[in-house]
Amino acid sequence: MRHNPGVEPKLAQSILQAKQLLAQEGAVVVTNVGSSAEAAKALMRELFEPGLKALPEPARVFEGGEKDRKLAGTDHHDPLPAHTDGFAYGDYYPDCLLLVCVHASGQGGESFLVDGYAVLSELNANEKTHWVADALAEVPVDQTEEGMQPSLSPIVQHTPAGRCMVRRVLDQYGNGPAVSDDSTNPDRDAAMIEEWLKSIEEAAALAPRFRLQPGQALLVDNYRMFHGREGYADPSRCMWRVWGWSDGALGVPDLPLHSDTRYAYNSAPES
Ligand SMILES: O=C(O)CCC(=O)C(=O)O
Ligand SMILES: [Fe+2]
Repeated sequence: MRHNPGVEPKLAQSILQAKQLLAQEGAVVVTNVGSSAEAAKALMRELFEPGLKALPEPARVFEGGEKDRKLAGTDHHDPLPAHTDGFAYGDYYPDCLLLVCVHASGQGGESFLVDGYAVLSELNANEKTHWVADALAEVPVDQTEEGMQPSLSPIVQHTPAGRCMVRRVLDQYGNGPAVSDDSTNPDRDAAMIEEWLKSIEEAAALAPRFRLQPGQALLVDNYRMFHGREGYADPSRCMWRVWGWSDGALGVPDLPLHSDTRYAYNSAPES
C-alpha cells in the first residue's frame, strides 16, 4: 500500500508528550493554550527552552494579514498551498512554527500537513525518480523570495548535526523555486523542481484536513513538514503565528526578527 505523506497531527496530553510527538511525527496539536500572543510565546518557551536561540514577536494571521504578502489574485476563500514558512530569511529560515487559533471559521479554514521527509523517501524509492531525490540534495536552485534574503542552495540540506531540512518556497504568484542562473543543466534542474512540486501537491491533495479550534495550537517542525490550509468563509478568522529558532536550526539570521517577513528584506523595504 502506498504510504501517504499527508499527516493528521495527534493531540498531546502534556508538554512532554508534545515534545515526543513533534520529534517523532513532525507536528502535534496542543490544547488549552489560550489565545493571546503571550500564551503563544509561553508555549514555545515551555517546549524549547533551554534550547531556544530566537523567539520573535508573534504575528497575527488573518484576512489581508499585517505584513504578509498574499498570493496575487486570491483572498481568504482560496486555499493556501503547502509551503515552508519563513523562507524570506533565506537558508536561516525558522525550524519551529506555531499556529495558535484565536478565532476559527465555521466553514473552511482546515489545515493540512505534508511530511517532506516522506515525499523525499518516496522519490528515492522509485527507480524513475531516484535521480530527483539525489539532485534535490546536490543542485543549488534559487529559493530567494523577491527582495528578501538571498538563497541559492539545494532544496534538501543538512545541518552540521545531521538534521535534514526540506523546503517548499512559494512566491506571491504561487511559483516555487527557480533554476539558478549558474545552472550547468537547466533542463534537468527544471525537471527536478517540477517533480518535487508535483509530489508535494499530490500529497497535499490527499492529506487529511483538520480544523484548529480557539485555544488550540499546531506545532510544526518547519524543516520537515509543509503546511497549508483550505479557503474559509468567515473573514474574522484569526491565528497567531510564531516562528522560533532552536539550537537545532542551521543558524539564526543576523537581523531583527519577527514572525513575519517585515525585517527579512535584503534592503530597506519600499514604504
Ligand atoms: O491560516 C493558516 O492557518 C496558516 C497560514 C499560513 O500558513 C501562513 O500565513 O503562512
Ligand atoms: Fe505558513
